[in-house]
Amino acid sequence: MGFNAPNFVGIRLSPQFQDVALELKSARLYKFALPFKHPLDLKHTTLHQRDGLILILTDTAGHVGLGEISPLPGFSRETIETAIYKTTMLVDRMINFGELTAHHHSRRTTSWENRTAPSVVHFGVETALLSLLANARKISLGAMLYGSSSNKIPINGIIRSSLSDWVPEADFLVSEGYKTLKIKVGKINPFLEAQGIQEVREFVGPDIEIRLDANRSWDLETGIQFGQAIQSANVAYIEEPIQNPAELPRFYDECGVHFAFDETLHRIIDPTISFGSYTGLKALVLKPTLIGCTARFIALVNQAQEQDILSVISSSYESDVGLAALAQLAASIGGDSVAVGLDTRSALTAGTTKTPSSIQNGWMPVRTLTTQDLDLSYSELLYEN
Ligand code: OSB
Ligand code: MG
Repeated sequence: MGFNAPNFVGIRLSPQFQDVALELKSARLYKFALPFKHPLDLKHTTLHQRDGLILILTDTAGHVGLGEISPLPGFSRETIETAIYKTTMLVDRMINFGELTAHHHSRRTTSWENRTAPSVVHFGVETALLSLLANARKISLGAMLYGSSSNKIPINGIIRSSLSDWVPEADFLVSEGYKTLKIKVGKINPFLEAQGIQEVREFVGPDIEIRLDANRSWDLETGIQFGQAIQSANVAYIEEPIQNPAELPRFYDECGVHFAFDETLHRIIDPTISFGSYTGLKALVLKPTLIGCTARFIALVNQAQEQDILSVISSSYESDVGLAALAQLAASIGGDSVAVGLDTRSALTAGTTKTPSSIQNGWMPVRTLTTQDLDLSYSELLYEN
């Protein structure tokens, strides 16, 4: 019984990949729990450990595909329990009954445009399938989807400390080799924060790119005041400055600071929407884990490319397996010229591979993982088929 991965995922690849049917043989699903170095404060919760799932698919020829399914509390719609349930049901059907039944189970009979909410399960299962297909053809996931790939990608270093530590943190990251910094704002008084941004700019000089992320902290008026106060700091863009995305063009009109979508893309908005109508939109910050399926991710990247908007691939505190897949996508989409948001591994004390996805001089090497690379000592086997 052949399983056509691109058809299942709902994408078109070149014929050498599109027309190949996988003979799926077995699946294993692990659940990991990785401690954070420090409690991680997110918008609605504080996390002490990262829970997630690693899916290992094997075909009858022994090729392997890896995927990660890690719902992020406060961001993903699904809990880890729901994700386990959905993944095991879906994988069970894939192995035992093939593509059509699996399709039916994952509601793929309706395309993503007609669904309302993305699912963290889809992206993880799809990367496992697609990377199995790529491994069998001895090519990387990114190169299979996009034709070419760089072997390393530049990373934006994250500053999530409190305001008084911004300059020392920036100093540290720049000395480590980062050329792009991303500072989390919207936590305390916006005027003090704006002053802090000016200080960071003065300190790092004109050649370091500065990005900001406010995670929708402000109303329009506060956002505009902040934007006006940082005008001279030459910030590349600010992610999600205000609560209502519909007001973003006004934000830009009033302060001239470019903005980027992040949270806005975690819901399926009108697929025919033109980003061109969002004057001031500079970048899409794309978190495949939260965008929820490969077909939608690819459609967003294509749409951004057509409209001269930057695609900035970004992580959601995945383990090494998920990060490796994100790095492969980034290496084919922005290559070595767009700094991406994969600086999240350093927040964890342990991972899911023997060597962690490391960043050196602000660059992350792109790697293709095999089962030999895995270290599942922080994981337990949940399911085997
Ligand atoms: O707000 O961009 C965010 C990670 C998880 C959840 C939300 C966010 C993030 C990141 C990822 O900041 C790292 C990055 O984009 O540089
Ligand atoms: Mg963001």
